[in-house]
Amino acid sequence: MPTLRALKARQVLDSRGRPTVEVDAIADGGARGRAIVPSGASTGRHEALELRDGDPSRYAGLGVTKAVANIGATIAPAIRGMDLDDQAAIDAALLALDGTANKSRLGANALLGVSMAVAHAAAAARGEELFAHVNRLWKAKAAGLDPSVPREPTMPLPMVNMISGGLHAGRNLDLQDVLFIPTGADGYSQALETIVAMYRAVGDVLRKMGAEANLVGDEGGYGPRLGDDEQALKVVVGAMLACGLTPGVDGHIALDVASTHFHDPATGTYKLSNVPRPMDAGAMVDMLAGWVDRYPIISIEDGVAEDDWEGWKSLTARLGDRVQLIGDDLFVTQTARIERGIASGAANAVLIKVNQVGTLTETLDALALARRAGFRPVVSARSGETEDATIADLAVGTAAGQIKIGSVARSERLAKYNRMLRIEEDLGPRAPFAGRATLP
Ligand code: 2PG
Ligand code: MG
Repeated sequence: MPTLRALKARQVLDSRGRPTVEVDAIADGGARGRAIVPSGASTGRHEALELRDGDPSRYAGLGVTKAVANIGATIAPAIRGMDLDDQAAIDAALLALDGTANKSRLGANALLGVSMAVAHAAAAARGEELFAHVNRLWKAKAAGLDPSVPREPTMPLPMVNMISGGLHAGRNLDLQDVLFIPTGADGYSQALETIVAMYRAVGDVLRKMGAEANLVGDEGGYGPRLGDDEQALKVVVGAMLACGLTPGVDGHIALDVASTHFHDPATGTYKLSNVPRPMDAGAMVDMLAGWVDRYPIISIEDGVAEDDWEGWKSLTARLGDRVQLIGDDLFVTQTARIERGIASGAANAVLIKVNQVGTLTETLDALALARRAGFRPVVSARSGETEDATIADLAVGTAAGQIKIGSVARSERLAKYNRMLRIEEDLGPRAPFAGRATLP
């Protein structure tokens, strides 16, 4: 049994040049694991707390030296000597040390860095790949679930940002992401090739329209100025045709509306920059349903806001039988909120972001709960990312079926896509691929 000898934490920078937590976990035999914590921009109000220093004289207050110090002073002495294979016990110890509901004492960034580094060290100590270690954890977690729930390592179907707006790009689109799903692909590397062709084609379509195709958003998607959100949908459909794809057959669109960020809780209305009057939830649902009728949209994330439960129920009643409706800000990867969604008929899919909840075990709990209810999980990166590719192994090891990393530009995104190419090679020529079947 490999045990934890030491933790080493430091402040490094993410893809937006903001400080974040990196942790090395060292096993008694010398094996090492390393993880870096991601960070969101369009964060949900109910996410676990990312501890920032708040000292304006250093990194504009965004430093994470307090979180780093908490790892050295509080976490390391408490979990040293623990069994690295017992991720659940280590994560439970982290939760007990923090003691708050939102991880505000030690910081969810401190907890998550340790939780993921421990998993890496456990895999390294056994000389196995992280996805295989995660898969063992997943199989244990999924033990009581319906036999139809996938358990074996499976390459996920990616949904890939093509056009960025909202808080991720400085232009005039309210939609945060217009994404492409390569639903015609039979395997992961084939899917990736189609995605790259689509990315180029979207750039060509934008250039032909005279829109900027050189500026990219936080996740590598194009950040053009367009007439309105619907034009972004037309661009992606045009790119599918240019690639020889049949929209709605071997290529689909997914949206991350990220509507919380243009929702005004005081009036309960949604204020889109390209729509003259504020809209209530009913009008939002009408607008989205109209798009679903006119475009090959198969998935919509955060179509209404994080606490608009009534809006979520009507969205789900209206579109839930033909469209994947993902709760991101709504669920924040937390079982209590996912349970409420299941009970009330809000959404039918869950975005899984490790730093929204703060430990690997709680992430696996969210995945298992989603699976128990028949909600599809989509493992997701954040808009602030790094070379850390843990989520690639997480998506494969838990057979989540879908992954959302951002576009195929910017190396913090490619770190995950490339990691999955290596995993696919490890899984062999018949690597299981979730593919089209994972969607409605
Ligand atoms: C989202 C994510 C990733 P952020 O809204 O789904 O695209 O963005 O990390 O800024 O919350
Ligand atoms: Mg989102």
